[in-house]
Amino acid sequence: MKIGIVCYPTFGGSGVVATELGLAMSRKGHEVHFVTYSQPVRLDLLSPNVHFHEVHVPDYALFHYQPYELALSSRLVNVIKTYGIDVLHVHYAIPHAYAAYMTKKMLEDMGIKLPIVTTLHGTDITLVGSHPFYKAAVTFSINQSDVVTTVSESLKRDTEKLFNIQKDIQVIPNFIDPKTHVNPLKCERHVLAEPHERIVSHISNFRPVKRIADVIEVFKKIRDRLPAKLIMVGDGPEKEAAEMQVATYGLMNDVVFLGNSREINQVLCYSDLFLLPSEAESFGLAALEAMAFGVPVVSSDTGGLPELNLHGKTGFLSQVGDVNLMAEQSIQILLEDDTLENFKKNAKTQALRYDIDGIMPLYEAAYEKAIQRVQ
Ligand code: GMT
Repeated sequence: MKIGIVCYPTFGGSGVVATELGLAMSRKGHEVHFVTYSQPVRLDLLSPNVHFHEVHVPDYALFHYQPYELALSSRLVNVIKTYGIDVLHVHYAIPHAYAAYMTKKMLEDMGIKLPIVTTLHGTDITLVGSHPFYKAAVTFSINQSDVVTTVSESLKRDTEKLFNIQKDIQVIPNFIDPKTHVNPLKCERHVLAEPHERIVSHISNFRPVKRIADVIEVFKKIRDRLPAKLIMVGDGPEKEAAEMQVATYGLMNDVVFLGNSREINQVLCYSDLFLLPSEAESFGLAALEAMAFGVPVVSSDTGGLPELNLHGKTGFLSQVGDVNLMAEQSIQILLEDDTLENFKKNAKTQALRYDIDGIMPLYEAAYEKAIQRVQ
């Protein structure tokens, strides 16, 4: 199949899912074309089956806002015509599903049928998409897609609750690749912690929805009880406040901010616990990636997290903002070697249920279904 993929190229989960899926499809022999405004962070271009088409939005004095959807849909029309793309898979509704619909209409005028698969990832529905300023366009473009998928049952329920959806929504969860989510040859634990210290980690885009202050608060309570280090990976608007909070608590020697990293396996290979106290989380890909390395998760009980993080087995869940309980749960996991080993084993077993080899055929079937629907 020739597959077009539209996604955000940044460190966000939706871009990671789109890129990893496209790369896996290309390894299976499909020809994959990424169309976005810069090269996706996890995209490895050294493969004859992978193409990247950059979308340029020329600036003009009159533009207060750059017309990205227009540039994207024009680029898509050209790529789809030139390469004979069979199906277009757009990740994140805003503005990708809308641009896909415009592309479909333009191609229809040229006698070309374009099947569209839209994958909803979370904030495009829960935080941004349902805002009255966007809602009509988001509802319309979801309903115009030939196949719609969400990354969790919870996001499917939210989509059906928040929008007037006329389509069946298929749940296809996010995934990991057990062949790449493996400990690196050198796992340099000693660089960041002493042998007797536990290592806690957090990876995100440091947006308010991630409740970064709760991560620090929980860690402070852990640190009051046992020797531990906190590794913070990622960058975003809440990072500076987090650094100040760490300084206020006098934890500068115990918390390391690494910034954005392409090498999360270097952090996850020695992590003993992953904290994800988010306000909302349609799936929690960062938690799944941690679990793939056998790292237990203490998270909030929100969105798709309870589908992934099994309470009392792979980690613990608690109400959003309940930092006291999160700290107690973390300490329970970290204090005893046997308990920690047990949770680590369960986390790994649970992560393997999300093996890409089981998930990719679901997307291939979704592509086939979309192709049939436009015939
Ligand atoms: O979490 C974010 O802010 C980034 C966002 C994205 O679009 O990249 O993540 C969403 O999609 C991920 C991949 O499907 C999910 O794992 C995240 O849970 C989801 N984030 C939220 O729902 C807040």
